[in-house]
Amino acid sequence: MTTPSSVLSDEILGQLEKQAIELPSWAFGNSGTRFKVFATAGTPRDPFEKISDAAQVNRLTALAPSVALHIPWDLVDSFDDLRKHAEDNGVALGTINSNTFQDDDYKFGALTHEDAAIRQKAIDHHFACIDVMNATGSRDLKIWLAEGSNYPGQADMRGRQDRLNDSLQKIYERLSGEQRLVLEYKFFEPAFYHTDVPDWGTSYAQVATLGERAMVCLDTGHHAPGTNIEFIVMQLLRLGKLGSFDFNSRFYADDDLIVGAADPFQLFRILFEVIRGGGYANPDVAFMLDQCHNVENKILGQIRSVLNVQEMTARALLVDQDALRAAQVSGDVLAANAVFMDAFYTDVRPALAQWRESRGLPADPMAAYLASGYQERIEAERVGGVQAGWGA
Ligand code: AOS
Ligand code: ZN
Ligand code: ZN
Repeated sequence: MTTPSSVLSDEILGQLEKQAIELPSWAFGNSGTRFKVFATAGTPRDPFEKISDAAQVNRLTALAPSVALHIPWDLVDSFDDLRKHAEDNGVALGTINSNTFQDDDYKFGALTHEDAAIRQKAIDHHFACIDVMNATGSRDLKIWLAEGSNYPGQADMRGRQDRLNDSLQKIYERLSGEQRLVLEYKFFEPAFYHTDVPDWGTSYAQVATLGERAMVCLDTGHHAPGTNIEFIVMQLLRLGKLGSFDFNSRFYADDDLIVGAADPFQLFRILFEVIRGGGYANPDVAFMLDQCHNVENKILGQIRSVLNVQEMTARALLVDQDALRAAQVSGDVLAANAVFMDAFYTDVRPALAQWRESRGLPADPMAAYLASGYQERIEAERVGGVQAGWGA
């Protein structure tokens, strides 16, 4: 039997040490489906408490040093205070997510709307998000648009692409030289006939015209069933346009379940392409979670998620690249597949637990959280937790 320490080489552990996964603030709030939002005891009452909870995940795993915010859900009187609170808790404020999907004015579009006044309102919202970024020190503005139409003939799809490009240009021009715009795509929902940014090609076509600091955000739950997502990862890395991931997993639609829960092998294949494309060590790729914990404990759900990403990254780093390449070049189909599968089937959990302990972290972060007393404390202290506002 292999001893844990022999499974992961020092070189692989050195790679794993660099791993950083950004947590979404909204994962800590109550969320649900359009049928029901279940309240959970101890849910944060404000963005400060969301940051405190996110910091627990980082404290126990050393994997989650930053937290993404959502505007307006995370609006506070002083972002300087929120930033200081985050720093005091050992985390940074990360990506700022805009919201143009909860306002009556945007019923028929925001950045694509026929009415210039409504487009300007949506552009101004993004300007306000950039003001927040300046206060928080955030690098990325992430834009996901709920825009599209439900019936053929309802909307001028081509005109909407032109207006979208014009709006994005205005937002992009407002960014500082260090800031970036990442445009997320989603093939359907809430619009069901056409969506204005449905796929990576459209996101790419839009951001390519803006400039170097405009990139694509790939949410793993935003593809049709059967889509080869790792191919898209490869292509965007090849084109230098993969700005960020929204990790989660899905069984049916945009389920926003724990990453790696539905299809660990898919997560492995995606991370293999990240490593193959130099994305893992590349600071230009932000690894974020975009999840909701509707029925499970939220902090434990986030700990499970970052551990899942770490485990699949370790397995992907285990692929014997030389043996794989040799088998590929010689056309040995089954040998190549065997190299791939050998890495995927290697249980890295004992080795990771041992490595964690050697770094002063708990071998089992889930158990350590349960033993920490934090959950009991927040349940006693916090009454009337906030709703995250969205179940996406
Ligand atoms: C929506 O489906 C997208 O995944 C968004 O990235 C996200 O869930 C929402 O904008 C919260 O910021
Ligand atoms: Zn997303
Ligand atoms: Zn989504």
